[in-house]
Amino acid sequence: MAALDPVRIGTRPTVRRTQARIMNELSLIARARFHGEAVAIRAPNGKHSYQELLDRSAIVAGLLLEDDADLVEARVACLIPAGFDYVATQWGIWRAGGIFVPLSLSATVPELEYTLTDSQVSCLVAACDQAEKVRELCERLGLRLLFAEEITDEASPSKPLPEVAPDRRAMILYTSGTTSRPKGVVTTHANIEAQIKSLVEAWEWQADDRIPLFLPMHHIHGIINVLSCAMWSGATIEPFAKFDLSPILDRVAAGAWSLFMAVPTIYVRLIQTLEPMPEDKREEIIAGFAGMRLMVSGSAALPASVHETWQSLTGQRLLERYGMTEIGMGLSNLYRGERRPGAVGRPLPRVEIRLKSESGKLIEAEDQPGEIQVRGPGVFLEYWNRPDVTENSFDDGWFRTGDVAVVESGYFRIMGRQSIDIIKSGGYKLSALEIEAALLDHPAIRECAVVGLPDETWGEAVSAAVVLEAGSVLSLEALRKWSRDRLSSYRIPKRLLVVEQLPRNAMGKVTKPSVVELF
Ligand code: MLC
Ligand code: AMP
Repeated sequence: MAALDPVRIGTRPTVRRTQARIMNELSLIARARFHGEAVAIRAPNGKHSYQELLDRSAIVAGLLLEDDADLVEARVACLIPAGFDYVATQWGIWRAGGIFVPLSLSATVPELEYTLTDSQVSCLVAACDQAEKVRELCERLGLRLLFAEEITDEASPSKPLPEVAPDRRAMILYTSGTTSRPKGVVTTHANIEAQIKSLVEAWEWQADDRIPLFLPMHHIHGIINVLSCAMWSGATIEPFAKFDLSPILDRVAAGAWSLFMAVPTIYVRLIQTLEPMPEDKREEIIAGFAGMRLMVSGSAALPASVHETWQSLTGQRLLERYGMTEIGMGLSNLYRGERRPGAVGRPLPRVEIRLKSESGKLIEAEDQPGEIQVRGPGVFLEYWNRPDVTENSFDDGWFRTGDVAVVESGYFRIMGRQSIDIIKSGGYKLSALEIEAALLDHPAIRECAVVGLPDETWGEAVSAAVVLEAGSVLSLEALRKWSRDRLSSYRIPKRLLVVEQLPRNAMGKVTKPSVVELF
């Protein structure tokens, strides 16, 4: 049983110790009982306590279960922005014994269809404003569809909930990679708990922490690093439907938050916004940032120049960390100690990291590059329905990340990725192969090669080199318009180059480094 463990839980004046605890209840839920009336979510339309989350998630669980006693790892998808309904749905699925499959709010209908069918979802819980997008799709796929806002406290009678062992599957997150379609990364409750505990310990999460949540809620950064760490600690999240500068800066100026976690693109944008601002307005905002106890950057490389500009602007030394959907967070600069610009720090608690050279040798010395390999309780269980890919992703029990790093004076520095077909744009991991497959459906495109070009704002910008069918013409604008129904907007190429032919090697394979040079 997941007892309240000694990880910092803070002191609560309104501890509900009298409430009966349920044997074998998930730790996150057991801890929420302890946090009781504390504010879990501060939303524009009101505050919600941990107790309200417990009550509503029990209703969601009852609704999902219908006449069953346990969902036994049935997949339930969720298409809801960050907020009370999202958390109540997530917890409801978990408490009913299901697997939580969060979907991207910016996904197109074909992208949603792929995720729903690949993970063999049986039910979708969506926000009402997604009805137009999902109603016909759910009918076609034969899925049960529930609308989150229609789930009220009277929606289902209270019923006993199943015991859910920590080694059961809890979540599937879709991640793009070196395969042409995204893969479902399966984590168990124990994996998730290990990921949370490692961060709570390293960054000293406390019950009085307050953090904004503006990241997409189908990725680990928003789900684990922000939401789950906060809920574990009894802290308060303030959700935003998306990263909306103006209301976020107003709250920063009001001194609303103690923590801030974002991707490098967001820090670039904040610098671009703050620098030209009138002094008096800027000072208020800067005081808000300066007063936070910790600001973290991750999901993509933070240029040292951005780290330094942010420090000279706000006095805050950003803490950069490295992670991946499959492992949670792996490396981090120190909360109390050095935060080195351009480096990602050291292994987090209970995460083992090793570097392996291309020839398969373990790297023991500093300054020699190798692939980051990871082992530990936070490492995922498997890729959903892909046993071969899962097996190939491990080297003797160590997960192969495909990222290359060196150790310099004790700190890891990321040098790049083994595969040129993976693009990181604004923190999203994109597969060049997946985008190429979509673009090849365009009637004017005969061949195409997609690459990521260095970009100040996005880190890398999706760029397509294409060979057209005889007599065809294609502009970037027309291609972007055509792509809207097929690709999430952040996957759509930002640059287009029409060429006579693509550079190929002697085997006829497109040489991507030469495509980068063409641009
Ligand atoms: C938005 N746009 C992007 C983009 N985000 N283009 C490329 N890459 C992106 N990431 C485009 C839109 O398509 C749109 O184009 C225009 O920018 C404005 O859209 P927007 O929705 O208003 O943008 P904005 O809300 O400002 O989004 C920027 C952002 C967002 C940085 C806030 O991209 C974001 O939330 N990124 C974080 C992703 C994330 O959480 N990754 C973590 C993965 S887990 P147009 O043409 O329509 O105008 C992981 C592990 C780990 O990596 O270590 O954490
Ligand atoms: P995802 O698959 O979306 O979880 O993205 C994980 C990938 O993001 C890693 O494999 C890295 O390539 C990249 N990443 C995460 N954090 C950092 C960082 N601090 N610096 C460089 N790359 C990072």
